[in-house]
Amino acid sequence: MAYTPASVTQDQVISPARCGEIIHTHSKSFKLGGLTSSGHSNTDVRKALVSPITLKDYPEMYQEIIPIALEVNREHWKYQLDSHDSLQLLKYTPGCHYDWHMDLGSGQHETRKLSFIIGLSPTESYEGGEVIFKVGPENKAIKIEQGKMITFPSFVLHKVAPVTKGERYVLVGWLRGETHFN
Ligand SMILES: O=C(O)CCC(=O)C(=O)O
Repeated sequence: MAYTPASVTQDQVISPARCGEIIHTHSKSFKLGGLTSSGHSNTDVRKALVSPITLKDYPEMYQEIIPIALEVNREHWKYQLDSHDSLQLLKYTPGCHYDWHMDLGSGQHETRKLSFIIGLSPTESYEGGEVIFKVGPENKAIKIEQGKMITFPSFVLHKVAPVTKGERYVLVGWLRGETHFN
């Protein structure tokens, strides 16, 4: 069976109404930055606005989304996973981007194994902003549809192309194993 570097859900995992609600609720709580997976802040590498989405505020959403990521994991990779990080809501305005990176790294990111991205914006509401995966000599670009989820192993190199028009919102999250890949 061919290896799957990234899998996109056929169905929406969050309804368009809910996507709009999440964006609206957090419209005033975005801050520039966040750290890259190497633990440093550098807008040449990553320029996006970030708002945390805590388990305390969204228990039902976590209860819906995490099992879907686990199901995709069972289907494609079968990693041992037992916890997850807090979700982050990211906003990209024109000029925002995220250069090539992996989601696992040293320190607190060492045990990340599975990453996911959920599109919250309709694709026609912004230009650019494709997630590009490095899969061998070729790159695979995905413009994530509203409500759908891309799941991928956290070691897969990926980047987000600069947004050139409009606003792009996504939710991102990571699942962990007790130990790092070995
Ligand atoms: O904005 C995205 O689609 C993905 C962001 C990302 O790669 C990350 O936060 O690690």
